[in-house]
Parts: sequence; structure tokens; C-alpha cells
Amino acid sequence: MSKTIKGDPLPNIPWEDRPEGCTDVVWRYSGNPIIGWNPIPKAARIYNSAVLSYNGEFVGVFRADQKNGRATLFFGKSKDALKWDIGPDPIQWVDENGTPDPTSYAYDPRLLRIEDTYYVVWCDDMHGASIGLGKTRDFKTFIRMPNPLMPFNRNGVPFPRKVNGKYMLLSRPSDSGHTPFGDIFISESPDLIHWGRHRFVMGKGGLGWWQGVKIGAGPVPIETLAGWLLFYHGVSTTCNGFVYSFGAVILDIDNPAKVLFRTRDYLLTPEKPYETTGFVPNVVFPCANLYDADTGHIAIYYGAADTYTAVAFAQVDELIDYIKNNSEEF
Ligand code: BMA
Repeated sequence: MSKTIKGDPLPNIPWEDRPEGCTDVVWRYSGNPIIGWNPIPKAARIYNSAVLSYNGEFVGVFRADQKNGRATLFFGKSKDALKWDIGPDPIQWVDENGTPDPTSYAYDPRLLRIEDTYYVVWCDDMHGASIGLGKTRDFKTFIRMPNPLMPFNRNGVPFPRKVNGKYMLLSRPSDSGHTPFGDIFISESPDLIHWGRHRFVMGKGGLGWWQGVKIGAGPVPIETLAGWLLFYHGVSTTCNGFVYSFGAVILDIDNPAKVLFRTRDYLLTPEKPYETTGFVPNVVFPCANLYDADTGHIAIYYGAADTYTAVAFAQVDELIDYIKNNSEEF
């Protein structure tokens, strides 16, 4: 029994013990990838997607690149969070009055519950890449809300509860292309509409070359006794292009603009064929985590090579010890 995660018991999340002989603090699911090429008639690739527990089962909002090349969000359901039943058509967004309010493109969703409402955050087109925000109570009607931040911005990641009475949102200001820079910032809001008090959280680089070009928040942070546990992606550059890996950071529970510990080395980097080969080679990109507060089991969902959906595992106490003992100085 681990009491480190503050949250609900969720004994039915995917889990596999660390394979024999493996000493890594994060290890891959043996059944990876869980979603392969051309998974539904309308999508060539489903990756960088978000999942959540719902009524004893699981739901997901999936980044699906359609065969016209355009990224869109699809809704899916699952009993075990591994085998997904993804709807045939993209999510149809409406405004507060029920009038259709479509997105021109939408990618890299995050999904979370705050109080009794579910929120989707994604990379949206607002005359260029920006943060999109929408809500649902039943996963049938999806209501778009105002864009929280100005363009250009990506990797919007909200916190699952208010901190000091305010909603919190991480983001990564960028350009409208394949941004060659990027640090993580935090903003706060009284109502999820008006956002301000923007502050710097952490920058690219540090001691790890794997995060030397840019970084971006990954899944919704996990509340633990040690602070907010956040996986984030880090990008390095080579003569053949970018390489996306991921690490983790612990942020102060009452002031999440403050970094307490940050991994010096990556936790996962492209190694397996489904990570090194695909539409965009050498990408692992985490967008969701499921966790069981009783055992401290964490299942991390990541996109692989902008083609596949894959899962990795970690145990919270081991991971926090590792981050603390392999951290940069702050
Ligand atoms: C980023 C985003 C991600 C993608 C990554 C690697 O800029 O577009 O969706 O996984 O590049 O191509």
C-alpha cells in the first residue's frame, strides 16, 4: 500500500511489473503499441492522446491524423484502457448555445476532470497554433470555451484542482511552425475564462542535452505528498532532425511555479522500432497518465513516432526517489 498519491483507488488501470533484468524506473508495456497504423477508416494514425477513468471504465480523446493529413480529435471508450473502441467521426464541438463550433485542426489533447466537469485541452487553430479548451459532462455534448491564451502556444496542461483558489494552466509559448525553442510557463484563472499572472516555471536545457532544444508539459500533473508530479517531453536536435524523449519534474504543491526536483536524464527515449520508425521517427510524447492511489501504479500513455499509441509504467515511490536522487540543483 502506498499513500503517496492523493487521489482515488483505481485498481483496474493497466499494469505490468518491471520485466526481469530491467533496472529502468519507467518501463514499457509488453503489448506495445496498443494502437497501430490505420486503426479506423477515417484515420491513418492515432497518437499523442489522452485517457481518463469514467464510471468504472475508461474514456479517451484521441489525436487522429486523417487521410487528408489534418489532425482532429476523436472520442473513444475502453473497458481495460488498452483495447480502444474509437468513434468513426471526429468530435463535433458546439458553443454554449448548441450551435456547431468546429475546429479547423486539433491535436495533442489532454483530458481531465475538475469537480464534476470534464475538460479537454488541445492545440487549436487561432490564426496559428494556440491552446484550445472545451468541456463536457457526459462525453456526448462537447462545448468549446474561449481560447485561454494568445497564439502561438502549445502543450496546455491544466491542474486537476484549484491551487490557492485558482485554476492553473501550464503552457509552452511557441511559433506557428516546428518551434526550435520553448520553456514551460504557468497561468492562473478564477473562472477558466480569464487567465493571467503568467509565470516562468522551467526552461529547456539544464544538464541534459536530451532537453536542449525545447520542453513541454505532458500529462495532467499527479498530486503527491512530495508535490505535483509532472512528466514532460524534452527535445534535442541531430543532423537528421528532432528527437523527443521524456522526463519528470516535481513542482511545489502550493506554488506550482516552483520546481523542487527535475530529472537530469531522460526517463524514456526512442529505442523500440515503433518509437524510432514511423511517420516522424524518434518521438515519444506523453499526453496522459492513469494512476492508482492505493498501489502507486502509474500507466503513462505516449505517442510513438507520431504514428502509434503506447503505454509505459512506473511506481510512484520509486519514481519520486529516483527524481530526487537524480535531480539538477535548484
Ligand atoms: C510537436 C507536435 C507533436 C509531435 C512532435 C513531433 O511539435 O506537433 O504533436 O508529436 O512535434 O513531430
